[in-house]
Amino acid sequence: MSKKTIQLYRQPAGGWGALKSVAQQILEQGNPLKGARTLLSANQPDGFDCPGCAWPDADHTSTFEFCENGAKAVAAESTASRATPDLFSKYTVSELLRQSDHWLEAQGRLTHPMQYDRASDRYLPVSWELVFQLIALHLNALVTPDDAIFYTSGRTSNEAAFLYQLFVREFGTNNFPDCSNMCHEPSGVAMKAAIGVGKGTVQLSDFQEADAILIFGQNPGTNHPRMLGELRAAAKRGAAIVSFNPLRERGLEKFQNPQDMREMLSGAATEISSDYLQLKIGGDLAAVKGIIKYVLESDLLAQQAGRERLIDVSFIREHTANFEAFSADVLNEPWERIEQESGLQRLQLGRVAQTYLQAKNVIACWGMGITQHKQSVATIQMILNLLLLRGHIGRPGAGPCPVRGHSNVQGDRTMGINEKPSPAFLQRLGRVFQFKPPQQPGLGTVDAIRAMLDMPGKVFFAMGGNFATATPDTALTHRALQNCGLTVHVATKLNRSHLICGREALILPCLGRTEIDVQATGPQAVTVEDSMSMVHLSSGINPPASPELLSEPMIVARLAQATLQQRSQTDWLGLVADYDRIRDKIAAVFEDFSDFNQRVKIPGGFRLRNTAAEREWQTASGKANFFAHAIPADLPIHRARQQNAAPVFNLATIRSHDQYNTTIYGLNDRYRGVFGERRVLFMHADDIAMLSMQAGDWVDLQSLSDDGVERKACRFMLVAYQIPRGCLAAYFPETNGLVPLSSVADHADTPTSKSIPVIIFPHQDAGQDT
Ligand SMILES: Nc1nc2c(c(=O)[nH]1)N[C@H]1C(S)=C(S)[C@@H](COP(=O)(O)OP(=O)(O)OC[C@H]3O[C@@H](n4cnc5c(=O)[nH]c(N)nc54)[C@H](O)[C@@H]3O)O[C@H]1N2
Ligand SMILES: Nc1nc2c(c(=O)[nH]1)N[C@H]1C(S)=C(S)[C@@H](COP(=O)(O)OP(=O)(O)OC[C@H]3O[C@@H](n4cnc5c(=O)[nH]c(N)nc54)[C@H](O)[C@@H]3O)O[C@H]1N2
Ligand SMILES: [Mo]
Repeated sequence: MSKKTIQLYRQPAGGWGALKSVAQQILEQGNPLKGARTLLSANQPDGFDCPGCAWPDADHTSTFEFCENGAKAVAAESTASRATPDLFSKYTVSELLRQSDHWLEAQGRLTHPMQYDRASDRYLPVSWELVFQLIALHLNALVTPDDAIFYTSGRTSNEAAFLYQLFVREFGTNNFPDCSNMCHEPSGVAMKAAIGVGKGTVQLSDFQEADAILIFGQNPGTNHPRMLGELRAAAKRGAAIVSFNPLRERGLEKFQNPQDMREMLSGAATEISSDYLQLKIGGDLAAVKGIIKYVLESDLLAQQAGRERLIDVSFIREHTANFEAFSADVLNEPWERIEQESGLQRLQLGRVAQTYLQAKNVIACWGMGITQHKQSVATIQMILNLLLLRGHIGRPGAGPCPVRGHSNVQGDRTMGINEKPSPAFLQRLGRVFQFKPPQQPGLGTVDAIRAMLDMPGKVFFAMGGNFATATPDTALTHRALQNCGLTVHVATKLNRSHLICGREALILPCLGRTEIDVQATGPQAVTVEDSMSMVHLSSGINPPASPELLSEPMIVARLAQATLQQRSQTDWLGLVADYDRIRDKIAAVFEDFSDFNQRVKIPGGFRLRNTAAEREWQTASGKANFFAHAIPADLPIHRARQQNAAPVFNLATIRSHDQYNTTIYGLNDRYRGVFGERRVLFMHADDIAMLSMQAGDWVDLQSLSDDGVERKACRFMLVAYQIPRGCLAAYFPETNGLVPLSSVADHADTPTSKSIPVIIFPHQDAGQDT
């Protein structure tokens, strides 16, 4: 374990530090040659799709694109370590539960299906045959199919996801909680209502034509490192890059490209952001409204002076609805409120408005800093309003770009992993597979936890992910899972969710992306869809981590066969014998996938149609809609501040550089200067002094919520950081216990894990920081 230090990071992001980190990862995983070879096959035409993030790769063709955190994800999957039945015989589940997430991950790849034995409190090996019989027995004994819950995490391939949703719907429910419920759900909801599609409209090539790129609540240096390459090129061309982030993030400031030898050897780096606005947590809606107000006021002045209009009047007239009501609302918003709620000054917002007005083509990107708030849907619609004002949707170099997380989270949704499926989709699915899909909406993540809490005996099945750790209100979620009659996890690596067992519990080990998937007709490829709607093939290159592993499509097919038996018309085993057959069915259900097998075999794959990108607006009004939104004045943080005499802070839970969601690779957060410790709390130096504390002191956090439940997270070390006063940041998942299940985004149910009102106490055992 590395030594604990806090040290301001002065280097650019990327650079030698990134190269060194990759070399270290490859060495640590135990097989350097295999590690290096595997890495070179990531995102190659005949290789596998990187299981890291959903950022697209240039052409998905032959140049190797270096990515430190992609390398970590690849190395983690192709590790030489194995979590064999030996491990499970050595430790009881209670003992395993006492280990850290980092330790659980480090045990390596799961090798055998395992069944929980309550008497010995241990997982024991079990045959696949028995696994499917047992799950089928449980599912078929439920009073209604709606008593089963089927979670998905976003690494599942299109083929696996398609079969999975088909099986679950043939079984009879739409209960599909998904990691995207905690992630970009608000982006989908906001965009669908405003522009008629729930996906971003830009492609990678648009970044080469943009004059201004606005980045809201995203930390690409850590979470989408390949995006820095695109931003670097844009900055070098002279495009303006404006970042909105309460924290100073190194990757948004300076980048040294590890693939540019001249830059590496000379020590030079590229400045990324031309303007950096450290707004308050949750202040984006107010900030964007301020920018729009400046633009509209400038436009009025131009009009009065008889100069050329500053907004795109003909686009607004031809393509949009509700502009009058929207602009009246914005013009009525007092600057004082905008400044107070954004934490930014009118001058700063005016400066961004000028940048916006001078740019011919504007792209707006956003990440979790926008989506995980109560007002996230309204904030995203405000960003879309800004783009619509000058027609920045549906032409080259411009548009909205929600930057997705998991490598196939967008594809899973496209394939029908959705608790609220459209009637048209259900009809087509039913027609192609000759059954009657259930019509009533199912449960998303937060509602699924509630349902498991309210009624014991449910079946919880997870296709990947780490439900117990990724979800809010950790104690409640654990109780919810323990309430189940059966919990099942399909996984590559051991994690905490596997140890929070229902009455009965199973762990089912599966192949990872990097591995060769051989079925009856030979080796198979799967497909994924990236954040910009590009669909391409992915074929593993390594032998499976264990001969016992099944592919995710095979697990679904055998489960479906065991559960549905004669009730299903589908030839489950026939479909998995050759994944081309699954793709033919996908093509039969989704128009956009016609000739799927032919089109996806072209190197680089193909792009799915995006109607908004063609200015075809599939909204209720038939136009792109402007939405007026008030700046919220009654959020949990406002109420908590009114009701408490003690200083109340707004806490954002974020990712460190050495983690992939709940997977903890290491204890460093290099770009924020934190080494050897994850239990840190980033706070403004003046706030630390105001509390009569010092950097390095240990504190406990208590969140404040309308439901009155006391939620605490203990033992965090104060780190003085460049963050606005009154705002805090700490890593997830250590802080998930503070996020109330009852606090979710309006219209999207996403837990508000980026705005948690908290108060701070000195830690009871200060100094004992083991
Ligand atoms: N290496 C690595 N890559 C990943 C992941 C990972 O864990 N590790 N996770 C993947 C997944 S699933 C996802 S969804 C993405 C997540 O990628 P990001 O969206 O970058 O995720 P976060 O680190 O949660 O937070 C992003 C930023 O939001 C800022 N922020 C917090 N509150 C606010 C606010 O109110 N307003 C604004 N403007 N900014 C705010 C934080 O300071 C932080 O810089 O990355 C994906 N890629
Ligand atoms: N407080 C707070 N909570 C958050 C967030 C936050 O910012 N703050 N972010 C939220 C977001 S954006 C997301 S997306 C969710 C993530 O929630 P999840 O998707 O549930 O969590 P992950 O940590 O990505 O899941 C990791 C596990 O997936 C399994 N796995 C990895 N690869 C494969 C594979 O190929 N197949 C299968 N079957 N399993 C595999 C491994 O066992 C690994 O332990 O967390 C959310 N939770
Ligand atoms: Mo995510």
